[in-house]
Amino acid sequence: MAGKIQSLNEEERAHLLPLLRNAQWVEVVGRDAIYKEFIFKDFNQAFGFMSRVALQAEKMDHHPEWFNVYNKVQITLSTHDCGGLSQRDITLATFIDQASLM
Ligand code: H2B
Repeated sequence: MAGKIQSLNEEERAHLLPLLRNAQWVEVVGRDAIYKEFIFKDFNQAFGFMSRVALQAEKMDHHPEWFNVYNKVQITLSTHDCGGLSQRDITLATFIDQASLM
């Protein structure tokens, strides 16, 4: 147990959410979470991306909620341990955006 995870405060949200929106992440309605859809050329590209994200998620002990059909990957990020968005979601979202460009 690595200590209690804090939900993002108002100041952090005011700073970070516009940056995430610029990167096409949207706030989930009715839940403190963010969502983004990724479209790849084919399943091979999508699954390569998911593999990179999966390895990082295990390293971080922070896991996406995701759904894949063929070349589409839909991802929701939230921190279950604090019932909402935390810095871990921001860190993972940043990694995911990088991994989608590889
Ligand atoms: N992933 C996410 N998204 N939120 C969490 O709170 C979380 C997680 N907690 N992965 C981790 C695993 C926790 O359940 C384990 C026991 O460390």
